[in-house]
Amino acid sequence: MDIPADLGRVLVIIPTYNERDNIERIVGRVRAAVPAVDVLVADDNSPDGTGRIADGLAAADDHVKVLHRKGKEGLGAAYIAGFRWAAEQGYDVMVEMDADGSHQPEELPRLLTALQDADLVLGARYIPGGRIENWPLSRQFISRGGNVFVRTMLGLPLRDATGGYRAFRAATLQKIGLDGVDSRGYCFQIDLARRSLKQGLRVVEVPITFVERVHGTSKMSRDIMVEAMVRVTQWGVADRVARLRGHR
Ligand SMILES: Nc1nc2c(ncn2[C@@H]2O[C@H](COP(=O)(O)OP(=O)(O)OP(=O)(O)O)[C@@H](O)[C@H]2O)c(=O)[nH]1
Ligand SMILES: [Mg+2]
Repeated sequence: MDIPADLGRVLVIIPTYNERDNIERIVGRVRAAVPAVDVLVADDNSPDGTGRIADGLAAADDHVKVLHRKGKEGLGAAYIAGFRWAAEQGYDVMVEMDADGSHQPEELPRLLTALQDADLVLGARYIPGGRIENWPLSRQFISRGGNVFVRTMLGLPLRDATGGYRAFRAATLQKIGLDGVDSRGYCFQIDLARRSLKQGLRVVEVPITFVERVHGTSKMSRDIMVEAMVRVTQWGVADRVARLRGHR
């Protein structure tokens, strides 16, 4: 598929940490699914040599770029660096995508089409048509429970605020401002969705099929989950206090 003409230049940002067995396949799938997009691999100096493999891909294909970062600083920091790079280069749309195949490049056209009438599109697992393949029930329970917690705490009209397959207009990122965003793991995703809604931007969810990784290891950790719970609670309390003050 081509990129819808009115969207302009699209950059797919893929953050990587030790994704040696995934990086070539995912970049190839993106380029095949939507040949007009560019890809930026944002690598945190992976000890397994992912950055070097990405350099090889970039040497062979003008549409592929690599951002080498000095060390592991978390997914949020890698995305912010990627967003800044994209803005400097004049891209109009920035897409978030994992390297491990959980986010299927073949579904990217659906996200881009929806972005024609939105400021931010979220690939969503927990709406009609959305699915998860090969996740144990325990993991689904945590992820679904996390989303219920977020919805209750923050009152966001979203079914999947923690997912990481997304398309932003450059103007959206500019409006929400990235300076105050310092979340690292999942709460980075929640934070960006919440900021977009606060700005009155149009946030639309489209169904995706999320596929559990086959190669490599997960970087999910207890710290990342705890960070998300603490942050969401802080934001929820701050919102309520602000509302109470407003009513006084
Ligand atoms: N640059 C960078 N990328 C990271 C970092 N942590 C995770 N990633 C990448 O972010 C993407 C998502 O990480 P995953 O480990 O798959 O985490 P997840 O998808 O939440 O967890 P699983 O479902 O268990 O795979 C992958 O492409 C990782 O390589 C990091 O600190 N720096
Ligand atoms: Mg993953």
